Amino acid sequence: MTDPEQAVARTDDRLAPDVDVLVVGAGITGIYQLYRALEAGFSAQLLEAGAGVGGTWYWNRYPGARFDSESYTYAYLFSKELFEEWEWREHFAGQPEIERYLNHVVDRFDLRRHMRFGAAVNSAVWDEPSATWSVVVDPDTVIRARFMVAATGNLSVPYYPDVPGRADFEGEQYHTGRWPVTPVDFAGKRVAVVGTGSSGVQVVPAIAEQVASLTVYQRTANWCTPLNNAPINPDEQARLRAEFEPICETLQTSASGFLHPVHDRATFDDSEEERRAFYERMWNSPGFSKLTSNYTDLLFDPAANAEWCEFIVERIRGIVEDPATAERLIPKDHRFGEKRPPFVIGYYEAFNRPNVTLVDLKETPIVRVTAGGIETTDGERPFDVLVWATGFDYGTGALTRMGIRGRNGEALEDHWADGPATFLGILSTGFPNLFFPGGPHAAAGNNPRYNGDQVDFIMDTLVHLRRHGYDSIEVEQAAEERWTNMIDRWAAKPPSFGRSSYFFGANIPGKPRRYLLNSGGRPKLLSMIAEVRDNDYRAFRLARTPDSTAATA
Ligand code: NA7
Repeated sequence: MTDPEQAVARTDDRLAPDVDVLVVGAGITGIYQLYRALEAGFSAQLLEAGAGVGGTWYWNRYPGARFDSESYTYAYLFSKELFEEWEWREHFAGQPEIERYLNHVVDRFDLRRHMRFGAAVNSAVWDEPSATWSVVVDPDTVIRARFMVAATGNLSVPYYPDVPGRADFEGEQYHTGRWPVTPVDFAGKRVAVVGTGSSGVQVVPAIAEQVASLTVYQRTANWCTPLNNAPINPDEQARLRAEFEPICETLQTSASGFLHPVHDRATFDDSEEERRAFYERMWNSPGFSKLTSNYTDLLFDPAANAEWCEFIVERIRGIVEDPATAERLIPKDHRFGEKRPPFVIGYYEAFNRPNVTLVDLKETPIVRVTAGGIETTDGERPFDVLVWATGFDYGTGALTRMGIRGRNGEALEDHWADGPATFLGILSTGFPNLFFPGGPHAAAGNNPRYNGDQVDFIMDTLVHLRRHGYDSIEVEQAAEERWTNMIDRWAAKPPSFGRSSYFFGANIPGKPRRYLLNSGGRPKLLSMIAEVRDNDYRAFRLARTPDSTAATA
């Protein structure tokens, strides 16, 4: 095995790999991938563009950033000791606690010495004769890797809207997905937040008290419901510890990857009175249970969905004191669950503060950003700070910007010109030895659970290759087509998200409208993985390359 510490320092062009497994990205998936690769005896190195561990949870450090999956269901399950020794303080941890946890994991499993920070990948080119990836990091470091695992995340490329004058603004401006490590001082400042997706609705209540004024620019209202966070009390801590195995069993087998039990009744099985009581329980339930434990027909029967929405509308009108603001906060163009629903702490309440104003961009669109503020068709408002909570180039954004060149120099962005084509959301034809867990077609529920399944499959595959002396693997085109067609076909049906969602690429001008999640869900992912194993990897072309030194120990 190669010493990965030496590997990054070398720039020669030997044909043998410097490292068996090169992981890109120190987010939740990349850390797990590194751990598993080392555990299996491969040499492994991880490159991370940021200065620290965390990936999405490193960059999204804006005030209010927080899990909306329960902390212990989003966390790692590969080590009972880790699960038992780390006490999450809250059911839905905030970003600082998440970052501390991920650093703890990295140090506890001695992974940091295999990681290099501030190391952005400029290009990754497949070298056919040696069956290696030639990866250029920063200007001139070349790493030759037998396998590359791009755990680059779905929410890693921030999207800034093409608003005229954005560069002319003379105050401070930040994107929620590229928040600075040094905390932003909001005290006494006039602040604008543009965007009311999951990030915008988290940041608004978190800064409302500190700022002199806060203007929220909303283009589309979202169906926000309470997160219902709470500290984890000592009894709950003890129960979590005692129930590690059953928790794992549920999380590793449930379709959603959550602990929330699935409901067994459809909306109109219940009387009106029962439905109201049920909606009340849903409103007070934690996080995603409003989606996963709601009536079984919520996402299938428009009448069922409309009734739940009507309940939320009543709540919005009940919380927000100004009726005109309340009306603007009520979504008009999509049903609950058609877009990714945000879960909030005090979002609607924030609009009752005298220093918080809502601007509806459907009524008064942005004309331009000026040196001193934002001008809409209703005139200009002055600001000291602009916060862009305007989302990401979801799913494919990072992978298509990495300079990935596969067989015959094919660019990944060309292969995916009409949207991603993948097998299991893990590999693409023409790109041997490249895996991208947690990328397009990966998840359809609690992300780490899905991405963990993918990493486990990658590791089984690498061990299989090593055992049989293969040094390259490429998915057959028929298998890629079969999986991709399934994704597209099933994406047209509920419970997939609607076509206006960024899960279809709808938020990025010019991006192909193709489904970016796994519409088959976890059962399909796991059944296909089982099929691959049962069929002895016949979905793949496995090869031995004469010029190369195999990655076997
Ligand atoms: P989202 O959910 O993509 O939200 C982006 C928001 O920015 C959304 O409200 C957009 O309005 C708004 N937006 C985008 N472009 C513009 C322009 N040009 N003008 C005004 N407003 C605009 O990203 P988030 O960061 O909030 O959440 C991403 C994920 O992070 C989330 O799903 C969780 O998994 C965590 P639109 O709806 O497009 O009208």
